[in-house]
Amino acid sequence: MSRALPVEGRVAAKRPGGGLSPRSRRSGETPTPNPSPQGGGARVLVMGIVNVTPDSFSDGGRFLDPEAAVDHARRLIAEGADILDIGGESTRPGAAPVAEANEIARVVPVIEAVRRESAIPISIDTMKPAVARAAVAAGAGLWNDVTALTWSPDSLATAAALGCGVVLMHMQGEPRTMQAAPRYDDVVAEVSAFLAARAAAAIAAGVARERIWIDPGIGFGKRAEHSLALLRNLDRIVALGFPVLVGVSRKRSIAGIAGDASREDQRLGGSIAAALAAARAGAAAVRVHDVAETVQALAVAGAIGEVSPA
Ligand code: HH2
Repeated sequence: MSRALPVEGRVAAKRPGGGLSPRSRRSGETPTPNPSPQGGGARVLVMGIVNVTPDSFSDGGRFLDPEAAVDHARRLIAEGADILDIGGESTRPGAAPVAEANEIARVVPVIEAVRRESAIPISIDTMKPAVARAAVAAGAGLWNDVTALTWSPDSLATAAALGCGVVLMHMQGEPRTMQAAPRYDDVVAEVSAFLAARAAAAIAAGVARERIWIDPGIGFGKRAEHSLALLRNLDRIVALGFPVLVGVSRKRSIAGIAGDASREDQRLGGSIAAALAAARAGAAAVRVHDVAETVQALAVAGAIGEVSPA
């Protein structure tokens, strides 16, 4: 069973060898608002990352040029991505803040170009309401906000007015300093309570319940042991009743667990292990850099019966 998405744009059947080309997606079903993706047996969706930034932690500078970013997006679509997450500002500790106009100038041409070729659901990875507005106007259907709509007093109302899906992610502190001294008494309980409260705030502001996703924010103000506790207890986040997005791909916590993986390109094995574990625990989607490898791992795990089949 394929999983419905609370974003504009339809996910068609696909998978290795049958990855949709941009052209075949264009043939164009009408994008439909989707019902809640909760429900047993659905396969996990793969969200491919497109960082249009000079300084993202693992691929900064590779896709800052819009043509390179669009090429990368095409490749992720061909590899089987279900959603593209396009961002113009890095959230890694110490990353330089980006002015609103620059962030818009980075992401909008890429979103427009992808949208011209493909109906793949697009999410915009930003904290800024103005960037979310511009991105949705350009064709994005999901606002992925690592601040869970807390960055601006306008965030909640903007999300409600846009009518798009939203990802509410947990972060302790703010990106510049979040890894300095993360501290929790009970990380799973605190993250769960935060996500439940932000979902309630979004609903109270007028965001439709079925458009809300939640994300425990692996590595955002968390030591490896905190991220591990969240992954071990992901079922408690899933039990909150919203689709759960999990992003572990290439993150430093993998090196914290497995040692000898100081370079981001040495973390593929750990990234896949975490994506499979998240899928088993009921995540709705995994956010990854390495789409082909993740899709393959999920297909094999699905065929074996470890996760819901592709
Ligand atoms: N992780 C990153 C960025 N955005 N959004 C959600 N919802 N969940 C995540 O885990 C998440 C996220 C960090 O990864 P990346 O985009 O590769 O790095 P950077 O922020 O340096 O661009």
